[in-house]
Amino acid sequence: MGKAQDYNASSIKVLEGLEAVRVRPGMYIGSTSTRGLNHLIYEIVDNSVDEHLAGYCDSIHVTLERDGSCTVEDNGRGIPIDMHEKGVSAERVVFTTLHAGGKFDNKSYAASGGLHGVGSSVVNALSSRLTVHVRKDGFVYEDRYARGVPVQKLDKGLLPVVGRAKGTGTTINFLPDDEIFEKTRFKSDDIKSRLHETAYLNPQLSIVFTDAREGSEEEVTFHEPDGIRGFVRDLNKSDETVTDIVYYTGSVGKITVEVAFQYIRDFREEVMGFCNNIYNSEGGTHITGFKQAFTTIINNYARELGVLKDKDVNFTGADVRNGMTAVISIKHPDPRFEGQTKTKLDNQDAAKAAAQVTSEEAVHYFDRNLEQLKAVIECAERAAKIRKSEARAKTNMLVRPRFSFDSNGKLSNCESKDAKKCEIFIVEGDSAGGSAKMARNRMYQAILPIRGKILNVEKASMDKVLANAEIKAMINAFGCGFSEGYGQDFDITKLRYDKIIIMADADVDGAHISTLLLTLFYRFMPELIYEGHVYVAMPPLYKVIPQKKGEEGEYLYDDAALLKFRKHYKGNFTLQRYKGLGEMDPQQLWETTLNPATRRLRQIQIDDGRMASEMTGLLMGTDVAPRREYIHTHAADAEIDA
Ligand code: TTJ
Repeated sequence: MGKAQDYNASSIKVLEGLEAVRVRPGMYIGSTSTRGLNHLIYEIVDNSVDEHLAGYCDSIHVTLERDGSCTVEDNGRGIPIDMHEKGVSAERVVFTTLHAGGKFDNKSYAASGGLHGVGSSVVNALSSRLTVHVRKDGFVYEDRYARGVPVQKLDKGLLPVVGRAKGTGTTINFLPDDEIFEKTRFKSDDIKSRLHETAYLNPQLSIVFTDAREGSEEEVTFHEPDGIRGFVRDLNKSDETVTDIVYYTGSVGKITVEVAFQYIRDFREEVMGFCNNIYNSEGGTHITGFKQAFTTIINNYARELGVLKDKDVNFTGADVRNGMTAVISIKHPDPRFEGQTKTKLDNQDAAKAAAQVTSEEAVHYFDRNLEQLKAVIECAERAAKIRKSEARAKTNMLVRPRFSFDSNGKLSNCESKDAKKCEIFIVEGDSAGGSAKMARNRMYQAILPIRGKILNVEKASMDKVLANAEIKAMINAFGCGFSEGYGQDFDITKLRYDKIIIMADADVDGAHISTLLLTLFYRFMPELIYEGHVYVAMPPLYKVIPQKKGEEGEYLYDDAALLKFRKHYKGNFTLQRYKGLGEMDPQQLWETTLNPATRRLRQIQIDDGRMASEMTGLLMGTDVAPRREYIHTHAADAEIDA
């Protein structure tokens, strides 16, 4: 049997492997939503980043093409195209074998890995077409696939030459399969922020992002020679900073640890962990090692300086990180991950390395920069003070009877106690609240009207936040308590409603109310958002009523829908414009906003630190324009919730 036939035999297995990807795409890329779609790009780009880490590539171009496809091009050595032991070009093995990436030469990938680089065959399986061009030895070689199946004829198992080339590199073009993905339009904001992050972590790399799609043309270059220092600088760019950016690096055995941090005046903590340049959204051992060492260091200094007296208890970890923005980036030869999404670093030696490097280098720095140390300790003192007043405020809250607001008629609770089926609508304004109470399904839908603008919690002290009647009402209704960030006093298992639905007008005031509420949840009950319990109701903007008898009216949720209706509807119709929720009668409110079969909800998602920091910046900043833009762009994601 010839080699080519051997390959034919093994190619059947190959196709079976890729078929598994098409049957359960979610297992390989997380989901088939826009997130999963964008993930295809990262899977491909990570291969070029690996080539950069190996020392052979300093430029990557990512282009969203007009036809909906994506092109990734690098100036690395090019995917190996020579004969593989399977009797076919190595490139074909890369794109048709599950879990075998371009990692042929293990030595050059000493610090790569994690979970990336193995995904090119997955992308291939989920693309209706994928083209590979490799530039090498003065030639361009080509291969082509459709839904993972090779469609290019090979010459004795090798790729045909389709042109001449200067230099070396790889170009991949792929079109996501519309049989697999719910939507096939890439989302440029998410892609840009992820590419930007990659640029911070690889200071020698340039990434050029081009959106060539009609109407959204743009080109941005991400090059961040200051590395994670620049990352911290930019994360804090709209904050008042109180320290310099502290940077240190060091190695323990084969593990390299790199840390940059800076304190801001605001009451906020953001510590992001990366392993081998991949973001760990669930954190892990590198983070805990850093935190543990840092807490010890600051407490030791505070005692030495007499800020903490013998009788005083230590600052907590959260105290010493009050106001801290930090990026911890480690390189590990053999990373292991755990957690729900396999993004939590699990190597114990990473904790040791992060702690050891921090103990040595942070102390080295603070010994020589006492004024910086003092600024850090002041942040910790402020946090400790607030923590104590929080404890006082909580004791005060506990002595008041729960649901006292029930009696003054605010919350209209639902009858069911089955949290999985229950929803609570937070409704702006008494008149909309009144209609909602009449319209709702009282078995499963609770209504909590809130009046006017709730407190902006970003600027307020804890006592003030807790004194606010609207906020108290919400905390009591949800049933899980509250705490700053991920505190122990918040218990998501006690949540009394599966969906918390913000119902506000589709105007600037409504957007502002939603923003304030999201800020509140984000700061005091972030798990509500992380676990996907928070939604924003999307009331329609218009109703069109055809004049022809027998035809039903239709609600339209945005201007695009109106435009489409005008284009396609032949005949006369009346256009009703809804100005606000308060103007709808209960029946209309039920049809448009409450009825699970017909309403539209937008689920609020902050699924990783990248988005979270974006949210903090956008939602907590004082700039109104970008905030409105955020709400605007994300409103386009609304999906029918049925
Ligand atoms: C592997 O070792 C021999 C020399 O080439 C190395 C390699 O794989 N280089 C490489 C792969 N550069 N770029 C890629 C690559 C780029 C993209 C856009 C997509 C994929 C799957 C690989």
